[in-house]
Amino acid sequence: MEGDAGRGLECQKTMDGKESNASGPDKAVLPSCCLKARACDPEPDAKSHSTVCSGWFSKPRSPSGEDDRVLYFNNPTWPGEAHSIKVEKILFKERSEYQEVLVFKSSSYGKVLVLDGIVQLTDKDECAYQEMIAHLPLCSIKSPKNVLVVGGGDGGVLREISRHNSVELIDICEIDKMVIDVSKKFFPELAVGFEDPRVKLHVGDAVEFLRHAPEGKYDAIIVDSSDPVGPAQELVEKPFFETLARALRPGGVLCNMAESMWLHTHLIQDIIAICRETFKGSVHYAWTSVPTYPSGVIGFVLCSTEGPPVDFLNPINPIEKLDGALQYRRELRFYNSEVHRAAFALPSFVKREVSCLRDVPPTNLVV
Ligand code: SPD
Repeated sequence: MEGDAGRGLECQKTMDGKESNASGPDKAVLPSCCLKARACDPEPDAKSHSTVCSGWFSKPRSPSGEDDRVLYFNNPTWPGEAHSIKVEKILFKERSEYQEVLVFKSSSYGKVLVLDGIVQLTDKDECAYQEMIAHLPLCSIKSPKNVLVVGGGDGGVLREISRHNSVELIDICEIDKMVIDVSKKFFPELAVGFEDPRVKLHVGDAVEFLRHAPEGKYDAIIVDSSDPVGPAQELVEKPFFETLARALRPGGVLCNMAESMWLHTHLIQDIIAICRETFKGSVHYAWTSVPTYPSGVIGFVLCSTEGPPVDFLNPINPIEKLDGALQYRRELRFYNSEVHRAAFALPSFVKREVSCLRDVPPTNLVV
């Protein structure tokens, strides 16, 4: 892999100061980048068939069974499946006013932030999410100045927005202060985003915040929310999208986390349909690969308001041409203009199942 993506995990040294590789006297010789291969070591309590590694596949236990593994298959958002990440050490676990906040050190993805049992980010693959959700919209318009982030309390999206030197103001509205504090303590590479002097933090409810935002204030809004179950449910409903559209200037852009095409085509269909009704510019779906999210991919809906046309498919403000953007704070690990264009290519089953993506109206080309 070129560049730094995953570097924190190729060699544990970058995370805890001690170099660790799998080539000790009792181990088969493995490349030092291959920590994952260690997961194949049989575990003392493995009870499965010899070809089935415990942790890779699990069987629901009967309600009277001794352990509660069956619970892992009960998440209503992705029933019947669960992704295992081996925990090395729990670093933090507390209930905030809104959710359970957990941070642990994993053996293969670095530190992991989990909210209400759902992985939000890991050291290793956060780049694929934060860079995409920030640069897909910001590279689609010329000189973005005022940007709003909804959610994003870990700071990773802020870090990415600050690469754009045209940006003058970055408002962020995050409801859960504990997420911000935990990120500052355990994820300094993300929380560095809060150090940018252009960032203005508002701790509170985004719906309320947007109600008071001046009409047409923002060039871009990025909604980095958790999944639309529980507190974030409102964030995929029409009234919320209407408030977002109101807060954008004509020709302003929205990038909203929009779930996995492998799991939630029905939800994607609903979101795109609402956005088509609400945003009179263009509406597109893009996706990226995030191995630690359910199904390993996550999508974004990109919309523009009526006004100067926005061609999301071809970045008009390419990151490669922005002064210092590739290296600001740390080098870009995932996003580039080629990846930007590729992110909008949709598999045939998605076009079939999400009918409103089938006949995407031709993008209004900027002349
Ligand atoms: N299914 C998990 C979706 C998580 C989206 N938010 C991640 C926050 C990273 N800044």
